[in-house]
Amino acid sequence: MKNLAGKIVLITGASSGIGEATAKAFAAAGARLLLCARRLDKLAALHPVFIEAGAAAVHEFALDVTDRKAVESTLAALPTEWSEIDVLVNNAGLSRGFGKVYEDDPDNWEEMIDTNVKGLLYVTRAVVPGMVERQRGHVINMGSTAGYMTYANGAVYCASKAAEKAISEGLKIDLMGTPVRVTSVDPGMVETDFSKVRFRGDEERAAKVYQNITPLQPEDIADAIVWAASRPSHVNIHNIVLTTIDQANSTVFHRHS
Ligand code: 8X3
Repeated sequence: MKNLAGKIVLITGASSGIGEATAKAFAAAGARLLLCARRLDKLAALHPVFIEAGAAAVHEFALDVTDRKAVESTLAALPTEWSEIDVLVNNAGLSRGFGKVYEDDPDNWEEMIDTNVKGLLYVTRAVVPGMVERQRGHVINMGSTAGYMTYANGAVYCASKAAEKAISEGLKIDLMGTPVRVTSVDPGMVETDFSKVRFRGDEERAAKVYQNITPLQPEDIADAIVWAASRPSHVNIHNIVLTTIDQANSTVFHRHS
């Protein structure tokens, strides 16, 4: 991936799952990794792994994308050599809870909307003006099949991903006339800590989600992200919807007997 060598790639939520796999994939393409997560210790522990994978350089910092002031001040104060971001991967996101809208805990909604929607907006707002000014850049947002079709007990998570879809489309429209690209990468079920986070550490319940199914792996999503980022500069990949062979949409699965 020659055209990614030396590029500055900012990935939010890079300490695990799809974010971590994406960082490794960009590292293999020789990119410079600008990584953030709430858990700086976890990210720092991965530093040698990313270098080993081929990253031209790695700079990590702590960031909670739900903290608007922190997003603004931290991204405005990046070291000069890291300030010209070429690719932004808005990966930080989560699901919390699994229940009916009229019964669920509103704290779950706050966390999902604050992270998946508002956090994505804050980071985008902080990074994209520089891309427009420099006349180069690519925003890659993590969407989901959940944004295309709502499933039972997941209304607010699905709503947050439907919002991500609308924001990606709107951002693309707003960036017309500039060379800044926008892509939404929209996976179905991926085997990460996603379900453990949703069920607040209930491993047994989380394992059931992936039972008798071959889920996508984080590396599959990282592959799609790096592919989108490495197209020639006149090519804008709008959406990549990907599921395991055992999933047709948000609600139709094939479970092996
Ligand atoms: C993740 C897809 O279907 O597990 O965004 O909610 S799903």
